[in-house]
This record gives sequence, C-alpha cells and structure tokens, in this order.
Amino acid sequence: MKSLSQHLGEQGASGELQKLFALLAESVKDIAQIIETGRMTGYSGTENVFGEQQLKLDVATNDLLVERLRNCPLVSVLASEELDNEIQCHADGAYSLAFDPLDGSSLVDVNFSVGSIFGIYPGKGFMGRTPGEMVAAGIAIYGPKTTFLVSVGKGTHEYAFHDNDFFLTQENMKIAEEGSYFAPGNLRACAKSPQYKKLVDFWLEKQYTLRYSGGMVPDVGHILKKGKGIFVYPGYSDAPEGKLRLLFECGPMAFLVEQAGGNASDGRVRILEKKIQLVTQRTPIFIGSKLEVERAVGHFDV
Ligand code: AHM
Ligand code: MG
Repeated sequence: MKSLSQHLGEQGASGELQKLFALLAESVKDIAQIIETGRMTGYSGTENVFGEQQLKLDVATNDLLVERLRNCPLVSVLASEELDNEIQCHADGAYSLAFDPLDGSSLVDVNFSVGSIFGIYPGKGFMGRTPGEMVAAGIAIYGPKTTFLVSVGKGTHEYAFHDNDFFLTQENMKIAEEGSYFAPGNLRACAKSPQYKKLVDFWLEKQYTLRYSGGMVPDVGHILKKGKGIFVYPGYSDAPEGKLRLLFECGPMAFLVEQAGGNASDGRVRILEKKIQLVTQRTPIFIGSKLEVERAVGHFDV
C-alpha cells in the first residue's frame, strides 16, 4: 500500500507541494465526515456571489477549508466558489489555491455522490493567467468511498481513503481516444439550442450509454475511472457561457483529464489556454475522450 504523500514524493513533487496536499487530504477526510454524519441539513439563508442559495454544508465546508489554508504559510491567495472576494494570505506563499468546497451540494440530501475541486497555481493570484499554469489539481469524490484524484503534472492518479490515510488505488488513469458514454449537462437547453439537440440525437442514434448524476465531479470521475466518455455543459442563447466556472470547476477538471490523455474545450479553445479575466468567469465545456470532444464540438461549428 502506497500512501498519497509517498506517491507524491516518488513523482518528484516538492516538499512544499507534499505539505499542501497533506493539508488538503486532511480537509477532504473531515469534509467526508461532515457529510456522513448527515446532521447538517437545509439552507444557510445566505447567497453566494453567483446568486445561488447556499446550503449550511456549502458554508461549513468552505469555512473549514479557509481556516485550514489561510493559516498555512505556503498559501499566497485563496479563492473559493463560495466567497465574494479572494483572500490574501501570506505575501511570500508559494501557491495560490482556487477551490469549490462542495460541488453538487444539492445532491447530498438524496445521497448522491458530490465532490470538492482544487486548483493549485504557483505564486500569487489568478488574474490574467490560464489554468494551464497550474502545478497541480485534485478532485475529492464523496461516494460509497471517499477518493481523491490528483495530478501534480505527472499523470492523474486515484487514492482511496481507509485506515486514516489516502492510498494509491490507480496509477496513471488513462482516457481512451473515444468511448460511448455521455453525460449531458443542462439537457433542457436542447429546447433552445438546435446544435445541442443534434448532438444528443447523434449520441442516441449511435447508442451511447447515458451516465449523468448531476454532479460534475462524479460525472468527470466516471470518465477518468472507466477511461472513456464525454461530459458537456454547453452555452446557449439564454446563457452563452453556460453555468460552470473556469477557475473553480472547469480549469482543474481540464488539468486532470488532459493529464490522463483526454481533452477539454470550450468549443473554440482548450480550457487550459483560456485567460482568467474574472474569478467568477463561466465557460462552456466539452471534456473527456479526445475524439468525443471533437465530435461534440463539431456539432456547434455551424
Ligand atoms: P454548484 O457548484 O452550485 O454545485 O453547481 C455545479 C453543478 C455541477 O456539478 C453540475 O454539472 C451542474 O451544477 C448541474 O447544473 P444544473 O443541474 O443546474 O444544470
Ligand atoms: Mg460548483
């Protein structure tokens, strides 16, 4: 059994990055615990910067991560999907961290899988940079097991939590060129987007298998684990940039998927090459097997 910290060391991750991941792993363990006890239910009565009602769980998991990370001298700037503003932590901190503390939190009450998303940038801040500048990314999946899918730029690997630590369960996850699983985010947009409707018709005619949970983390986790498939959340007339955020959701996902041999595009450019102009920036996304991304994007080229 190889622990996360051992395996990061073997990949040549710096001592600082290993320390940061130890902190994230500890936080993921505690977030899993908060979810599992099931005591925290309902809305907090507050809204986030996107105008979405926050659940008590969104606030609690955000607070937990902020408290842990802001006190770590390695952290320069923090940004969270659940915070109005970035937090300046330590002027000489080696890393800036963007995170979504509990993506898909509205699925917790029905006991579906949810996740946390982390993007780690070298140095200070995010503005004017691209997700391709990240040195590492990770997603934690809170399902029947708690797993942590991590890349420090040397492939994407899966670790599972047991015996009070995370242990390597799959080294070098690989996403095949093509594969007939589809996860169609915002399917209701088909009513207004003939391109999206045509894409869905293509998947149905070709007898692709639907795998959609409503949570981007388990949905993209499915692609990484099965090694094929596609997740999309396109833009359309009412929301040209879709819903999902470049900094908090799409950037880290693109990093993990590309490290596994897949691709992620907004329909025109690679997600990893998009300039971050706003912390709250949204982007359409097509992510997964390279050929499936190409085929899907092709339907929007008209
Ligand atoms: P959240 O950050 O508020 O949880 O929203 C992100 C989630 C994704 O996990 C999922 O892909 C998407 O929202 C689904 O959105 P919708 O059901 O509104 O189309
Ligand atoms: Mg989210």
